[in-house]
Amino acid sequence: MSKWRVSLIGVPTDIGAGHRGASMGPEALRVAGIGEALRERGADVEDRGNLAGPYNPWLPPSDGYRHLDEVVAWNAAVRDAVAAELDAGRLPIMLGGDHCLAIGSIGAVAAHCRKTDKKLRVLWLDAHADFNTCAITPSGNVHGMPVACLCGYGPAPLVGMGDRTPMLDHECVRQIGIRSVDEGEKRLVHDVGLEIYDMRYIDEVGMRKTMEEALEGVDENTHVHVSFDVDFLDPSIAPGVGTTVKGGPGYREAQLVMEMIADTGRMASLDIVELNPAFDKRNRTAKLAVDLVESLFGKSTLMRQRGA
Ligand code: HAR
Ligand code: MN
Ligand code: MN
Ligand code: MN
Repeated sequence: MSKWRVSLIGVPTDIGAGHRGASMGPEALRVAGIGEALRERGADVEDRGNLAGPYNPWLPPSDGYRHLDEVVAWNAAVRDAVAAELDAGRLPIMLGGDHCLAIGSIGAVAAHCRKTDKKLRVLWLDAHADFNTCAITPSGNVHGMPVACLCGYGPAPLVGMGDRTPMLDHECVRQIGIRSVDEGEKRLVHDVGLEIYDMRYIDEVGMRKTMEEALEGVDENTHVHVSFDVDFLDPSIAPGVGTTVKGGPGYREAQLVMEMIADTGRMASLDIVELNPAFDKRNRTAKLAVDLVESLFGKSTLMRQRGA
């Protein structure tokens, strides 16, 4: 039997984003060969196709949110799809899609962990903290809010999507690569006590030490969920996102992150989000994302096996 039983779930939405185009992300990842790459790694891969949801009406914020009803509808579909895959013992991979979809995916993962008595560690790889609320958001875009919603700060229809509110305890979260946090958002993450390894911290202590800390406490009973926002990466290597922020991890640093996660052997679900082919060059960001996902599934660039 394969080491991994993976289900690819396309989530073609840009409903929570400030630019159109992340809705093309799932197909770009397929064209870049994500399915083949995972099979090459020895995974049993089922591509479930794309989830369906409402069109993007492209409206300004209403009561602090853009497209709240549509965001709820997309996330209900994501939540149910992820719950079904986890119940079937499979490892769901979200092919996003903007980052608002993490409300549904992580909501389902957290509920599954409670049901099966697992500890949860969420690794949030991102340039952004995604911890805005309607009161502090500069944009009303819900892709800037999923971590807050999961932790219980947000509108009732989103914070109430899971088996309980909050869906996620903030203690489960480690954010890595952060370098763009809005003013009000900064105060809120401090008040809540969110664990953030920002780029300055990574520059000062190094990525290896950062990841050792972020993975501390992960054991054989831990479900590791990786929420990989492609804008985590430095824009010089990953131009295909709507919200580039300079000063992110380069190729080797990003590989190390993925390799160290792979070494735990505990990754049990994954979001790949914010890939926007409308901003990409010859699908290179999608190809890079696939390359990094291969490392998440144990394709080390090292010439030796760890521990050998
Ligand atoms: N912080 C800004 C906002 O809330 C921009 C958020 C951009 N978010 C993403 N996902 N691209 O991380 O509007
Ligand atoms: Mn994000
Ligand atoms: Mn981001
Ligand atoms: Mn606390």
